[in-house]
Amino acid sequence: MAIAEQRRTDYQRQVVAASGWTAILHDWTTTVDHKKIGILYVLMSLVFLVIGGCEAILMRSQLLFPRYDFLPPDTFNQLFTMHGTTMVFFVGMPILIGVGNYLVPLMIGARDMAFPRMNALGFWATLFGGLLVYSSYATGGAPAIGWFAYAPLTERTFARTAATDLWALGLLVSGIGTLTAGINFIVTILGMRCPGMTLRKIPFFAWTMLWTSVQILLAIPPLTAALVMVLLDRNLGAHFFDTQNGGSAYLWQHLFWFFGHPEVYILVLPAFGMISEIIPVFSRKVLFGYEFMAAATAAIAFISMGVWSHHMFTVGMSKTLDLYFAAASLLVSIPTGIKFFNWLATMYGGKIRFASPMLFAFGFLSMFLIGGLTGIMLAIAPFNFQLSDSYFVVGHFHWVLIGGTLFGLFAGLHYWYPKVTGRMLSERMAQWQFWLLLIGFILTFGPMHISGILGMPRRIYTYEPDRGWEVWNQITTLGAAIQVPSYALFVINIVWSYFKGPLAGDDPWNAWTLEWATTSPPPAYNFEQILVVKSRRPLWDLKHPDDPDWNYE
Ligand code: HEM
Ligand SMILES: [Cu+2]
Repeated sequence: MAIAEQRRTDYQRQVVAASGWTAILHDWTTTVDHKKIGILYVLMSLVFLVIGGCEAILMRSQLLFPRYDFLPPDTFNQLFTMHGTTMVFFVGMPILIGVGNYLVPLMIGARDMAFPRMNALGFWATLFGGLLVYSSYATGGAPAIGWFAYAPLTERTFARTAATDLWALGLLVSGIGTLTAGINFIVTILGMRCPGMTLRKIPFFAWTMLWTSVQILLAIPPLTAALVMVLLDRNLGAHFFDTQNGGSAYLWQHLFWFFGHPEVYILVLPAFGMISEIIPVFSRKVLFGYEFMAAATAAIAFISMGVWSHHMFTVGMSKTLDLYFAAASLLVSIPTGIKFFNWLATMYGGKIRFASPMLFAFGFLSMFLIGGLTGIMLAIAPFNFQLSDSYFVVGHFHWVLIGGTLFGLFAGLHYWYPKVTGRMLSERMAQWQFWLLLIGFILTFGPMHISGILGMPRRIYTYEPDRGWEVWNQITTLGAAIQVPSYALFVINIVWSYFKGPLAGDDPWNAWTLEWATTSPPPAYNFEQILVVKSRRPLWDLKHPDDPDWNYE
């Protein structure tokens, strides 16, 4: 027997010999199955969501009363840095990538992602990046630089410990993970669709994952470059962002926001995709204006690459630049509006079922609309001059990120949970979760707009009494407290239903896309036979051979 073969059989014998927990651990840590990797991503992100949520609650407790001394100022700065970093890099992006990993191959009738081992690398790099960032606590304290890490605060002069280096290294490593995931999605979606599935027939979620991945490819490298530059500044005496030695703080902002703005679309496009799968199924109608929706997604991806300096109106750009960036930002509302009206048109005249996925989709639609409107306000430069870096901005971006990404995501998680586990979630717990989240969310982030207009700056650890800010801060903290049981219910629901939920069957929602054509949970190879599709709703065609969609498309 050749040596390599001998080794392989020895290895197999070890695997068989290992049993119980070791076998399970071995299986999950070495897996290259896109479904398991997807689940790992989602579970990791949920853990980080709880951590980031605790950080938020700590901050909100400190802001409950004026001149309160629950937390020292430096701890507060570390908390908002870690909270923002965690939510963006270790909750938002990985959870969407995780859901995409699980679903995209199933939806396009493929057996796996294009590069299964690179896929595993992506997950582990993201996890290790997160651990690196959190290891900064071992240096005596987390970084206190904000998730945007504005120069020159990140220079050695102002951030003396290794915490800031660990932050930069962690984002570098997790950035590699994100990039590999993006490449993998693009190659998979462009190259591995089952026969008959032209680009015009891919499920909408896959389409949004494609464009999110394009944005990842364009946005992460400038961030990587900026992080390398900051590490050079801090450790090898370079002066890119060192304003005391001729460096430019302005340069950091350009590099950072050239990443940072597309990032918000990376976080919201997949949520658009999930909503576009759910609304048709729960309205019993086809997605209205598929082609327009597809074009609008591409337009959002393109336009949003050219608007980054709307985060920089108050640094003192020229009037011409202000004008350009304001106009370009407002332009994004056109394709977004197209999407919005298409979702409404999909529901119009439909038979709407208010099961939990649809409820969260409704939450998404109404909340995202409001967040979009305050975004339009902020895009107008003179308005922005007044409210930049005020609590109004904090209210706005949480409204978009939670109202958009998180509501969309919960809609998706409730919709696809039966596919992943073979069991239904408890609908009662889901409804409680929804209403608590909605009410808590409005109470938390609504008043922030008002305290912002009343002049409260963001990132302050305390404030003076008698400015009229107390009551708004107290409502905000109350709202955050109401959100806590909502997230807890979700965690309880996914664990409880995994063991006790009613069996789901292959297609519990009577849906139309390919993931529902296989068993729940799907076998390792996804589909016994390679499928052939003829329309955008292959399962409709299967269920209605007398009136298939391809007659109309
Ligand atoms: C229970 C829900 C949440 C609460 C109560 C909350 C609360 C807060 C608070 C108090 C701040 C500091 C504001 C300031 O003083 O500038 C903050 C900042 C931030 N939050 Fe949240 N947050 C929540 C969820 C989220 C989620 C889900 C995301 C993203 C997906 C997110 C992203 C951010 C970001 C990026 C910052 C900016 C951090 C910085 O200025 O460095 N938050 N949040
Ligand atoms: Cu932006």
